[in-house]
Amino acid sequence: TYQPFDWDEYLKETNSVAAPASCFKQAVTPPHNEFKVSMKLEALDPRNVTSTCIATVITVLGSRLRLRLDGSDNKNDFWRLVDSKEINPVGHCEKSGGMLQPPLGFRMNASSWPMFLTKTLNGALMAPANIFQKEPPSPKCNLFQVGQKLEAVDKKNPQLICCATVGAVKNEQIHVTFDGWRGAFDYWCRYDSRDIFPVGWCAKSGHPMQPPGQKNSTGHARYKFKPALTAPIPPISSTVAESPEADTSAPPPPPITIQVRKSCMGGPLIDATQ
Ligand code: MLY
Repeated sequence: TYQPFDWDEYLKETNSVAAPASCFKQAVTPPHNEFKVSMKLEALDPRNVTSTCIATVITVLGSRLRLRLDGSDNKNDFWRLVDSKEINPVGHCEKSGGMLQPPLGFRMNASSWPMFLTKTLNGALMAPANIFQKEPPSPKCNLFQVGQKLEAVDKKNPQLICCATVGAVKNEQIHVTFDGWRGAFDYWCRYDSRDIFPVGWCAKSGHPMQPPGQKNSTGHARYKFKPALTAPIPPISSTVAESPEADTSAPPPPPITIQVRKSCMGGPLIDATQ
């Protein structure tokens, strides 16, 4: 069974505080998600935000949707909150005087777009207007402080919302760092990004949260392992009982003692501080 991450314990253990909810452009309570897989809607093309395209709901998770643009491949899926202003009911674009566009990398000839659009919408399950939620307001300014904890989308693995820390603050931006991971996943984003959430958001919205990774700030293992400094005991030959003379295996090697200088790192499996 799924055990939610214990933030209270982690904040104590790391002697840190959560960024207050008022720092974020997120609803006080995560919005309900009444979307269903296969529903169609309009979405801005993330690779070309001047285009409005038809998208299909691929996954419903917490307050988020995994979307795929119709006419695109399955390698360009993206995630949106149900209160994102980048998604709307089918018909919204035309009502506001726009025209639906093929996604960047439309898999057919551009001339086949009108017929493709007709066919993709024919008999489709349209997401009803009432399940789209209003975008929450932005805080007036960047209220984040270095060291505060949050939950943040891993932009390289956007299905994941992870345990994170504000690493730096500069003007309207914050540097998001992922606890227990080396810098490769870090990014800068605006304080009002929709990809950052207050501590507890995942648990409240029913979205899984990735706990911290295994690396500490020095790049070494976070957890202490009780090392076995003696060689493993070789298995006893199963033939011993019936035919002792058949056991030609060598006698077990003597235990090994390893001397570790206190000031040295023994690697992830050896803790010299014990
Ligand atoms: N298998 C991937 C997942 C990395 C996820 C990192 N996030 C949680 C910051 C990898 O090891 O690259």
